[in-house]
Amino acid sequence: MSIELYHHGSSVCAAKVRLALAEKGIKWDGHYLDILAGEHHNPKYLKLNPKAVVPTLVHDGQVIRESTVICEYVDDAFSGPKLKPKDPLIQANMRLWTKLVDEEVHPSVRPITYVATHRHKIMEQSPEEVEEHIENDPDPFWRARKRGWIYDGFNAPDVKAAIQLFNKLLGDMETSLQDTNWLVSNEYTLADTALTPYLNRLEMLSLMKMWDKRPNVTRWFENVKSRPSFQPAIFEYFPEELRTFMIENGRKAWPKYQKML
Ligand SMILES: N[C@@H](CCC(=O)N[C@@H](CS)C(=O)NCC(=O)O)C(=O)O
Repeated sequence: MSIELYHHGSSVCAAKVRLALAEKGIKWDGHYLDILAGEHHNPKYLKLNPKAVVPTLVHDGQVIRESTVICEYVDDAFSGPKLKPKDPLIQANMRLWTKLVDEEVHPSVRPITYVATHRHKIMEQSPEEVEEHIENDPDPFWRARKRGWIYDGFNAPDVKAAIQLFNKLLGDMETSLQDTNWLVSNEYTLADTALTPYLNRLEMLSLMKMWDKRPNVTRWFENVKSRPSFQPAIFEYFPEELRTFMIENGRKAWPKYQKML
């Protein structure tokens, strides 16, 4: 059996899949693509993932895309602890969280990350290479937004709404975690897997003050971090230099984001 994952260290979507694989205890082989250097735009990878995004899972030659779909596939296709609740209602509640992550949380983490830090890494390249990086994004919607994040930074039009969405998300998590240990029940599920890389991203960008008065979120994140899956899935593939770069830039970004809340 072969399980290959195309991924990158700082990618939240890839981290989500690495978490699911670690929770199931599955061994996999990695293909590391430096998305900040544009390695995901190479024609060979575009055949696997025409949207030019990571992650992509290849299981015995079959290609599976989209991190949420991959996580469910991993849970269904392999043995190990079940990450989807059996109860259909709790399962529906789990999917409301994973849908929210796909539709709102992920599109909002992108501006926050680009503006605070990724744009500085991309801008280390020549102006022509920066343009090439933007133009290589096959999706015109994301291409236009990326252009704004890179050149306009905190003034890009979608940044304020993105940080406010996270504030609302944390409030909703606080409420959900009032009566249960994990997001949808007392069992850990893919809802918890899905949110973990985003809270970690906020923490890396010095945005943890957003939940210092939210004790349930604080407890949940501490519990997430104490799971054996957390450290390897989140940090084993994070180049130290990039991690330091993101943390340092995040510290400088917090006062600007704070004003938008
Ligand atoms: N809906 C996709 C989104 C994947 C995605 O946006 N991946 C980001 C990293 S988290 C990426 O590859 N970005 C490359 C780029 O923006 O150039 C999924 O869930 O797999």
